[in-house]
Amino acid sequence: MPTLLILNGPNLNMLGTREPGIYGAETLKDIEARSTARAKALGLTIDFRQSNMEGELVTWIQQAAGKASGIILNAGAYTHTSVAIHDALRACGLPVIEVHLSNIYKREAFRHQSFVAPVATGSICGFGGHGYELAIEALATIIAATNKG
Ligand code: CA2
Repeated sequence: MPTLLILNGPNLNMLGTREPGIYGAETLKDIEARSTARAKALGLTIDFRQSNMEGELVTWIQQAAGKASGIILNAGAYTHTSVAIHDALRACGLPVIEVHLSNIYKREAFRHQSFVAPVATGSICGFGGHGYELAIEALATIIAATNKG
């Protein structure tokens, strides 16, 4: 079964504890559960991780090459700052879907720039935890098309 690597960046481990008006009431565990269910229904498995450390996210992206069939990334605040994550994504050779819970374009100007978007296959934002399911569906379609040859 193809595996999708789902990576979550800094502070996303705090979901469900504060700011429900922006990020919703779900915890990251809830989002992992709905991602696992959606992936299973589509014949995929997921490897779901979170880190507050930029370098750890870079290492996980590097290690995905040749193992995972695609990456779903909510890089949190590193979205708006990280050239290192941009470079790792560019080099990994995998389809990448950028996800954000909130609609970053409706928020502060500093959130309007994404270093992930230029190296992503596509971006999904503003749909809360459902965005992860939409990203899994997108990757399932991409993987099926790739395997068709
Ligand atoms: O909307 C998203 O998914 C973000 O990636 C979330 C990041 C933010 O920096 C991005 O601009 C957009 C922040 C996640 C922090 O989440 C918290 C949730 C509850 C309590 C504290 C932080």
